[in-house]
Amino acid sequence: MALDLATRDQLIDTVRRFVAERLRPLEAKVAEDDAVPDDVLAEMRQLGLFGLSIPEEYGGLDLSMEDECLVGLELGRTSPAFRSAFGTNVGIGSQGLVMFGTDEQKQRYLPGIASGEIVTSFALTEPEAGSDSASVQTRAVRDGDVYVLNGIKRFITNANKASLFTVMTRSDPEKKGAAGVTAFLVPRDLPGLSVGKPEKKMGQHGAHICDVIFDNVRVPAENRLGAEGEGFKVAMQVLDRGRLHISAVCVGVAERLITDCVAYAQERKQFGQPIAGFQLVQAMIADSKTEALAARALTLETARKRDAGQSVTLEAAAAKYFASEMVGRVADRAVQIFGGSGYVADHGIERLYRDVRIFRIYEGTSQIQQVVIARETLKRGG
Ligand code: COS
Repeated sequence: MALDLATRDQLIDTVRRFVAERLRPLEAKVAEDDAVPDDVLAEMRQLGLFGLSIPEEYGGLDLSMEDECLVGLELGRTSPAFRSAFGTNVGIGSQGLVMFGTDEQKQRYLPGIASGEIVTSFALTEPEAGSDSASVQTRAVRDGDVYVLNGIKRFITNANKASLFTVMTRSDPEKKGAAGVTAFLVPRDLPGLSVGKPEKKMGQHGAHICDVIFDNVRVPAENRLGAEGEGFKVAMQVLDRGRLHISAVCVGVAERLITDCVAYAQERKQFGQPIAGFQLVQAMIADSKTEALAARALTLETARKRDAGQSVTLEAAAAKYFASEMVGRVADRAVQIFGGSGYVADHGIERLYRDVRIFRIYEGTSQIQQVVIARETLKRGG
């Protein structure tokens, strides 16, 4: 649902102020502690951030994709670890349920997801199924009115906090690939489900990824999400949407970095003048600005198309591909403009440089986006 313009502007303004006044001052501490403080999480819940995309009838803000992207742009102006705290609830952890869940499943889980009382995770990736997600091996075997799950999921965002997982399994071993995949909603407290230690990562400290292990986990059949064999479609549609949200966050980080670069270039003097006066520095700023504007336009245009009911598989992949690669280049130029100061920790530039690297990998690598873009373009005939 689209908010009326005044409400939308008010929400964006609130998020902007929360990011500038509350989150940005905490960036270094969150990275150092590898944790977002509980009082900040409580404020995020109060602001409704966990429920941005959840339908209003279940207590969410029910934002249109365009409005969610506009909020994503604001959230990108600080460490991506903050967004990650509620990002799974807004995207990959909730949208399978929103798009494919029964009324009963929605009533049971969505209010808690919207309020942030339930944290969600999306368990697709496995040790042997990364980009090739149709080859998942986690088994689901029907046993009366339950399915018994066995297997390991890897690099699962927010798994250590999650109380509800959307899990992609192989329910029919005879059917290879996508056709044998079935999705389930799996509560954390079922016996046999355990979560590994958070991985030590290159960046986005404060956001966590872990293994999730299923050892004879008995999941009630009523927790199946969609029909048997429909799980891959669930995953792909969730990712189509998630990729757009990530694109918006990439643009937000790029805009933040450009602002930081401009401020620094105007203040830093070399050869007797601010380095902003040098055309080679200006060229880097111009390239970053141009690319950020292009990514912003592509992301918002695609969000509007999705809101209008069009399929955006190609465009969402293109937005994710371009925006994630773009922010990598912008972060690299930022280190260059800041020079030695960009390489040391004080200004936070090297931290963002590390933080943005994962955008080219998660929710589908750049190479997977290229595959999707090429396939869809060939299918469409141009
Ligand atoms: N929406 C709806 N259905 C889709 C879809 C989409 N975006 N993409 C594929 N499908 C359907 C296809 O239509 C096909 O259905 P039918 O067999 O009924 O025709 C089925 O899913 C299989 O599709 P496809 O043959 O394209 O599957 P592939 O195994 O070739 O895989 C890619 C396709 C590579 C695109 C997919 O595996 C992928 O996106 N991988 C990356 C996964 C990822 O992002 N992982 C990150 C971790 S999650 S944070």
